[in-house]
Amino acid sequence: MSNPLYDALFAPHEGQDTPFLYLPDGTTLTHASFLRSVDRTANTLASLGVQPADRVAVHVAKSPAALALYGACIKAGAVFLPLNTAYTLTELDYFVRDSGAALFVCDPGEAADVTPFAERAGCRLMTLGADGQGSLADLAASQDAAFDTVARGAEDLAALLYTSGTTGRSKGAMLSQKNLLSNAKTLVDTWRFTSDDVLLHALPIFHSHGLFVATNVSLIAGGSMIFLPKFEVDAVLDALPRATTMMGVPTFYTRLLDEPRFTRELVEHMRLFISGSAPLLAETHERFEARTGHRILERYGMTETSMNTSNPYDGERRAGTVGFPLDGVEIEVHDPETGAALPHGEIGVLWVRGPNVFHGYRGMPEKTREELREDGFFITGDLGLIDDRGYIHIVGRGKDLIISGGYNIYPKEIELFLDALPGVRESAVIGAPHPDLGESVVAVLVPETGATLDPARIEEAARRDLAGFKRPRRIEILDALPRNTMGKVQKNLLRETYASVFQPVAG
Ligand code: MLC
Ligand code: AMP
Repeated sequence: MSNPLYDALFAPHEGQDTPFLYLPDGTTLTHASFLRSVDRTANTLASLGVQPADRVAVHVAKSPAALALYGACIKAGAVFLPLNTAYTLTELDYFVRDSGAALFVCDPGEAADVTPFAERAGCRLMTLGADGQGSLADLAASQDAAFDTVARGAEDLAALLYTSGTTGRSKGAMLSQKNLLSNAKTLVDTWRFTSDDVLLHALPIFHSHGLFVATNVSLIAGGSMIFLPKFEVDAVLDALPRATTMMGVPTFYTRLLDEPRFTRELVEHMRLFISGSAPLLAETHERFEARTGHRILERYGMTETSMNTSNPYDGERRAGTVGFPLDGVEIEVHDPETGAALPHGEIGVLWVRGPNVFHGYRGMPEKTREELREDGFFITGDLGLIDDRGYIHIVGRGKDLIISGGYNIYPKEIELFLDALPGVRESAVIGAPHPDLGESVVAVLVPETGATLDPARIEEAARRDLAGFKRPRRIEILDALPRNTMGKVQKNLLRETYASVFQPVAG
């Protein structure tokens, strides 16, 4: 038996002195050198007792060593569990417990704080810093640069990615080798990636977009990446002349458009710009084309499914649409109430089926049954329609979800946190349009009778317990929440009331 994901993504590059990562310090990491690091790290995992199917939770800065840890997990048959670097200790404690991780690799600076809960969870702790230093690296340095690939089947799990949920409790989406491999292969073909491509990589590597889309596609194609620690306009402008392709969330593109140095000449040589993870406004698409002559290719995906649709490479890339289902992926539109299939042109919930669709939420069979049907269709919770030319339009969300700068925030999680604060009777959290982040978080709070709420104290508590991107950027205090006759909070009214709180004041 083989290890299909390792065999397709990594094995072909063993011993190849071709460029893989262009790093900010001006050095280049070759495929061969990267793969030696993967082998040493795989031996390190084995020496720490990590077994096939064990979860390896990873909360570290973006670095070549962090990417080698991903490769090592695949090679050793372990399940890679990357965690958003913005998560707080409270959040990390949950993920380590819920995943039953065998090993937790964290930043050296947080090791002392996470030790108590890693011990409680019976999980080993190692460290890896942004500079590639730490106890994991120390151990890896003395390991062999050769490791026998652990055999895995297509249905074996390769990754566990947490996505927040409507109940406020994050769910671990189980992704198999087949899920990741089928999607990466399809994307390479759809977007015509080759070994000549140099992808500008400024995304985080703890989410589907930066890891499974950008990195897996580059690995399969045998191309290279300009590997930036994060999105910073100056560094991106500096790197663009050396890139052939770029992937980003819409905020990347609006920030570039705000920059006069972002010109047609700078990107004339580029082959492709791709956007996803959040809606790209048709206006941004049009401004981008007017400025650069490039039409951004928008695609649509999710943690649970990786990518589902894409605008065509050769055909018309239509602004405001996410294109067609990828090869092998089926998309249907269904009535949210009855589940009946709807004809083209009608708005309903998008259902997705294909080799990309995940294996369910870890330890949550009921939640899995609600969303993943026996016939293989996953109910996305996104509202959309298929137009007369077959293009899919995402027109809204049936799920109560806010997407800020490409990160998902479920209001319920923030509401549960706010409701537990002293003096808070109840709360409602909504998203309001934001010029930079697409949407941002507004918290509306109602105090207990006789209590006075201090927004500064609320902010302080949020800073302690919630990842920065989830923190409400606006706090409003009301005597009561608007409710309908059934007693349900009318979030639509709140959204209307606070629709322009983040818009620049005219004049
Ligand atoms: C950072 N901050 C955010 C934020 N990112 N606030 C709201 N929304 C965000 N997305 C806050 C920090 O907490 C901090 O707050 C302040 O902004 C500055 O931090 P920063 O790190 O300097 O931020 P910045 O560089 O501006 O980051 C913005 C960003 C980044 C858009 C570049 O968020 C980003 O790279 N987003 C990409 C997300 C992504 O990869 N999504 C893919 C999901 S996969 P303070 O108060 O502490 O100063 C998926 C499937 C699919 O959805 O289809 O792809
Ligand atoms: P995540 O849970 O981070 O995987 O986010 C997945 C969600 O992001 C989807 O369910 C959509 O709501 C949204 N999304 C991803 N790509 C797009 C897109 N191109 N347009 C609109 N929404 C998108």
